[in-house]
Amino acid sequence: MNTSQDTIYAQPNEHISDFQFDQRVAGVFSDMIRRSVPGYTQIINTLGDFADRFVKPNTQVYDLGCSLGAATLSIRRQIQGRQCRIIAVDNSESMLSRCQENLSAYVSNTDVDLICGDIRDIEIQNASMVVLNFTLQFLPPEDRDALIAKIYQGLNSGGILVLSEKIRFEDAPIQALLEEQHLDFKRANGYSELEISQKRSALENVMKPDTLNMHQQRLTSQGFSHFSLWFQCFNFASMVAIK
Ligand code: GEK
Repeated sequence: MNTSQDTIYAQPNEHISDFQFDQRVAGVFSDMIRRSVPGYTQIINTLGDFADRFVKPNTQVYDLGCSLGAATLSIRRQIQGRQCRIIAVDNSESMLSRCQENLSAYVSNTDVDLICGDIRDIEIQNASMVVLNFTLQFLPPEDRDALIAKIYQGLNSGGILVLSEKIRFEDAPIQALLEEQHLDFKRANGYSELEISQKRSALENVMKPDTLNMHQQRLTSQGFSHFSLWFQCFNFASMVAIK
């Protein structure tokens, strides 16, 4: 996968525009997400393990907001020979063209449909697994319930949704503590104070995290009867919900 180093916010900018998943970001994304999201590699690997347990023969797997295809690749490795189809969706053409290259670099007998489109517009059916790995947070908050409802409808009984998100906390000291720990993680990974603050401004209008409680409420009120947090590091979490 692409390993160019992320230096997008390294120089001072007079005007910071809203963050976009454009060609520049796609070119450094693999480095950016690993240096910014604690636990990312573990989450990607565990998605493969969940797939091995949950993906049934002749069903579909959806990777919504697939970026460069890391989750799809991890899942695809585990479900060889099950006659399944993975549907990987992203609305960034730059991400998808690199994703296509990454998928083509490995031999597999599992078909992947790469769809350039909005995850709010695609149909979900006959799914045994749906992945939203750090994507829901980029949807306008008012559109999140409808997406989860659509996923619930499209999942087969016993199917799994894995939802990974940056989360926020109602409790101010906890919010401050875990946010500061995350910033230390970024500093330890070589991001400067300038890079951290410019990236934060760029994301301000684009990424709106929910609390863990909001996620649980949304998932259970849309019908999921089983829910758990399975991973948390600072203000990053991954949850499972089973239909
Ligand atoms: C990974 N899951 O590496 N429709 C389709 N795609 C969207 C939409 C939308 N409405 N909104 C955002 N995206 C990946 C990482 S990144 C997370 C996911 C991050 C896409 C967007 O283009 C980007 O590729 C992805 O969601 C979010 O496991 O950058 O923090």
